[in-house]
Amino acid sequence: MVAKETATTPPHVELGLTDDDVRAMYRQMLLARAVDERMWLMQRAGKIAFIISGQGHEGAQVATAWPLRPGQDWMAPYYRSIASAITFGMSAEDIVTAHLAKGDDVSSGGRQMPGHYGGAPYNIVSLSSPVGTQVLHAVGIAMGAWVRGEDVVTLTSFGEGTANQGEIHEAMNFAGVHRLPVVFVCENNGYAISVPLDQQVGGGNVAARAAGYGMTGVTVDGGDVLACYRAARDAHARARAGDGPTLIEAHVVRMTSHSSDDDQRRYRDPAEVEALKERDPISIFGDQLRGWGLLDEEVDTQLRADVKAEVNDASKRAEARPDPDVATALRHVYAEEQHDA
Ligand SMILES: Cc1ncc(C[n+]2csc(CCOP(=O)(O)OP(=O)(O)O)c2C)c(N)n1
Ligand SMILES: [Mg+2]
Repeated sequence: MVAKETATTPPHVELGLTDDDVRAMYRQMLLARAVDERMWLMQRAGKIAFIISGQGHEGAQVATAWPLRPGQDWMAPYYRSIASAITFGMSAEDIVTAHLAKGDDVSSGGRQMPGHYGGAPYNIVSLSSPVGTQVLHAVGIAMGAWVRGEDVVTLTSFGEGTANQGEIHEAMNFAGVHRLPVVFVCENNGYAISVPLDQQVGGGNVAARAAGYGMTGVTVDGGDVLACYRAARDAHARARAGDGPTLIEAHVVRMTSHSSDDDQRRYRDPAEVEALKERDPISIFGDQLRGWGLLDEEVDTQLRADVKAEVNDASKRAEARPDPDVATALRHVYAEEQHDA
């Protein structure tokens, strides 16, 4: 009897997720994709200087950010993390505002380059341009929380090319030695700009390195939202239980060029790019939801229309925001002088 009940329990319910949870996850993926696509248009229209896209990474990002507790946990994301940041509390408008470098942008007041979103109100560290520095920041945040005895889990994400930077090994080893509550998410899309996996990752397997850092390593298919969620939920629980960090390697696809300054037709076969559509996490998860009876054409159409309206509003409001005041150009660059008598 028990075996029969288990066999008929929908997979998300087995993981403790409700029907509404998985529909909300799907909506976050749609929203991240729609914001991303809109910003490409804005970039091509000359409104945004530069865009770097998370298309193809949304499933892994929404799922791994899902267990985080807003206002309590921390995130140190990277430049492809639009879906992670949205899942952890940033709005579509925040993301577009940051890309437009508006004066009241929550990330940096228009001081960062596009794609460097974050924000103190969200516990999301604004990222740095040198790849991988956020991984050190994440370990530092975790160390600080541990010293203060706070229940905080920090998630950081990065690409497989970045996984080979020296400071990544130092950060992970330190986290392993001190059993720090960090979830490391390597989003392996097979490329570091134009350089394919076999020319950048010795052995081709990032998660396997976890054993050398004294932590748990997990490999997941980034197109399988529930598998990513399970890995992240377990990693979060392990971190909270004092059982140390986890390295999750999610195999994802990069559906666009590296950035708006790149043209992947120079180094990727058109057939390879065409085949990526089969691995689009939004289509895969949408099909799964339909299979579980949680989505039909009507609901899908409605969700997509809602998301489009949200992105229209977000971009209109973001564009209407003021540019930074020139008089504040040096703010945060030098200590501001005190003129006390
Ligand atoms: C220290 C450093 N070296 C090089 C660069 C230039 N750079 C920017 S993104 C990138 C590729 C990173 O690839 P990966 O880590 O696989 O992430 P992906 O972009 O594929 O998601 C490189 C080399 C940089 N920003 N910082
Ligand atoms: Mg990569």
